[in-house]
Amino acid sequence: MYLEEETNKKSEVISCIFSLKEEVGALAKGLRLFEENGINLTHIESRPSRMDKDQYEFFISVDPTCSQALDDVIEGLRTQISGHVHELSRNKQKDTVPWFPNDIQDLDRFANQILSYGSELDSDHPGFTDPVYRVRRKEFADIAYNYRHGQIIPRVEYTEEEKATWGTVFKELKTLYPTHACREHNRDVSRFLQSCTGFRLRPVAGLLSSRDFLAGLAFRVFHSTQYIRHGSKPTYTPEPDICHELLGHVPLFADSSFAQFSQEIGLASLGAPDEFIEKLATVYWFTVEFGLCKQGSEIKAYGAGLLSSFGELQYSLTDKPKLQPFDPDRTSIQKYPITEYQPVYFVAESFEDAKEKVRKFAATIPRPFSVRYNPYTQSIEVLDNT
Ligand code: HBI
Ligand code: NLE
Ligand code: FE
Repeated sequence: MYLEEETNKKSEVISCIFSLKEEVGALAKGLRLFEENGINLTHIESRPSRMDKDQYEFFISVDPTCSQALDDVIEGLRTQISGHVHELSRNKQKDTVPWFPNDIQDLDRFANQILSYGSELDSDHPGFTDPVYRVRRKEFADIAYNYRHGQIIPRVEYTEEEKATWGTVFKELKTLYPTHACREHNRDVSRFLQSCTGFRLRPVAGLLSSRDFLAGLAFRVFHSTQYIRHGSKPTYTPEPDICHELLGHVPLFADSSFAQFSQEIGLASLGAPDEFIEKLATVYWFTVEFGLCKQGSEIKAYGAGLLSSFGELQYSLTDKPKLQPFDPDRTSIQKYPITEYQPVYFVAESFEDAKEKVRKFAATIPRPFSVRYNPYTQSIEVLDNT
């Protein structure tokens, strides 16, 4: 059984999720505790547990005036109904700080929060009318949905067609940049990465929200897709795929200074207000994803979205796009398309300069507490500033 409590400031209710082993009368016993403590339930809903198939989760909302009494119920649920209550998150201050993962295991909660493209492809996706591709994407999505922290990433045998797509992307890219990542599957890359910088991969079914994606970085976890783009369009795909993750991102995560930089961005995002997350994600987009930098008298690409698209990589260094100097204050408010080549790129003075400027920008986060990652316990330590 585990228990979790979140406050929802907007609607002024307190909600809580608890799960029970399937056992006759367990729910009745649980509900009796609410009754005994005089708590008025405003909502109750049940669903099979995502964490454990033999359990059911109950989502309840209570009147906010019942906050104190709820403490007693939680205590009761813990001591009387199940020996092992694991409290996932508990916001005692009841303030406006958005929920964020405290423990590396909490990342398991992101699996079902894919924004788009998961296994249900939008109609402009080149794989949309290809039933074989859609079935395949469902398989990849299921791996990601069922993955839990600490498990070995399931090994995937790629089909001949998929290998051909990888081959095209890899071959084309190889002619555009000299050296890069290996051909191994995710699992092996993850192990290799961990030996370099402690960064690990975990499978994800598609695009995560900026908040969830950035939170993973705080734990040196890189959410990585495992499926491959549709073979009919190897030049460019709007969504992240295995080519993008392995060829675009992984080489940089293997670099210790870049790894540290990425983690700092992740830590800055935890519990940050939505407006700040949006700006941070935009800066991330124009650096880590689509950054250009000066190198000697030339301009080079360091953004993973460029390094994984042999169409956009070439386009980015022509005179077609507009280039502007990288400046986080301005860059953070630039609008951008996500399904076509970027009309605007920001050029950093150097790769180091980009990292330094983003790091300074991340440090400006308005937050009444600071956070620190404890690598021994793999959890976030929150230091109250007030
Ligand atoms: N989700 N799965 C996944 N992979 C990404 O690379 C990714 C994401 N969500 C958002 C994102 N990247 C960024 O571009 C920023 O919005 C943080
Ligand atoms: N457009 C990139 C590619 O084709 O590899 C993927 C970008 C993911 C944000
Ligand atoms: Fe990416």
